[in-house]
Amino acid sequence: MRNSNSYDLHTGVKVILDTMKLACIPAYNEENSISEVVKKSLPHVDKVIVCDDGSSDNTAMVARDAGAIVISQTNQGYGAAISSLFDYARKENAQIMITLDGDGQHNPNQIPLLINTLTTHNVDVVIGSRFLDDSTKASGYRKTGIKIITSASNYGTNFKVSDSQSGFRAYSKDAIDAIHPTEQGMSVSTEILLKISNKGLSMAEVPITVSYEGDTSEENSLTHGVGVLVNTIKYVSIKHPLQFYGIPGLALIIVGLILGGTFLEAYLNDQTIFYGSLLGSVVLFLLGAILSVTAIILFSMANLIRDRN
Ligand SMILES: Nc1nc2c(ncn2[C@@H]2O[C@H](COP(=O)(O)OP(=O)(O)OP(=O)(O)O)[C@@H](O)[C@H]2O)c(=O)[nH]1
Ligand SMILES: [Mg+2]
Repeated sequence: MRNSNSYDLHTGVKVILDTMKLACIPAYNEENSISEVVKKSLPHVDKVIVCDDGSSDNTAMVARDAGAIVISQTNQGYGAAISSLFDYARKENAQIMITLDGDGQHNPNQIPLLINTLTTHNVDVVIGSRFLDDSTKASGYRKTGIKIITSASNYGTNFKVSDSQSGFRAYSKDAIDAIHPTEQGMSVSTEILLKISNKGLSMAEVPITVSYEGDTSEENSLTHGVGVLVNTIKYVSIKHPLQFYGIPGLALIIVGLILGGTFLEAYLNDQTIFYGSLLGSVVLFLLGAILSVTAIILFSMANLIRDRN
């Protein structure tokens, strides 16, 4: 993490630069909760920014009245809102950016906990985790879903987190400058983790409390969860192409060759033609070859990009 303090070149005196802290809140139809979230966040930061993504209710007006700066855009999704908030933080030259949800599930009074961890541990990103202790009262299937996605995303990073899907996070200036999210939906949380890891940024977790009492999107969470898991696997497969494509590819080639061998043996011994074995062998061999070539291309591209970086 870059230090926001520096030394005057002429006098050698330490200059304390202003540490601009932003609380950044994606909000979609949150007129009932956004006012309290903004008001409770304001004492802990310099500015509160709400990204209202084409809400059909009065989220923008209520947030502005509560003291937030509101970015308004057409609805593109949680990830697009997070991306706009990163852009805003870069433009403001923010030293610290906190992201938290606008539905009141995160407790703004825990913002100092995240900021203190970021500065005292000198890391680039702090994730507020629901699962570092047992205080989170989420339903069993939600916990299981998040843990499955977290295990998949941990496979693609250099660190092990307990909650890869938490939206309550703190980012240092280095992280704000380095991370340019592109995922428009909820998979952005995984995408950011992979980018933190790829760029060699450091990370820590702190336990946070999350409320599941109010209006949560239970009915959509299964669809969200499956979508995020599929995207997580996509990211991780690009990171480990040899395991994901190369090993299944080789296995298919071997099975195809064995089938081809049985076909040849039957033909040479009895002049019998097993069309099933012949077709199966050709299809499996070709599929295996395609997967293996994909693995090699992705592996070479990943190495090339790593070298260039
Ligand atoms: N700007 C913007 N914000 C969004 C969008 N979708 C969700 N959000 C906000 O992102 C935050 C998290 O979204 P939720 O739907 O609550 O996701 P979640 O907390 O993982 O799911 P639940 O536990 O069911 O509440 C909330 O503050 C939402 O208002 C969107 O399309 N645009
Ligand atoms: Mg929520």
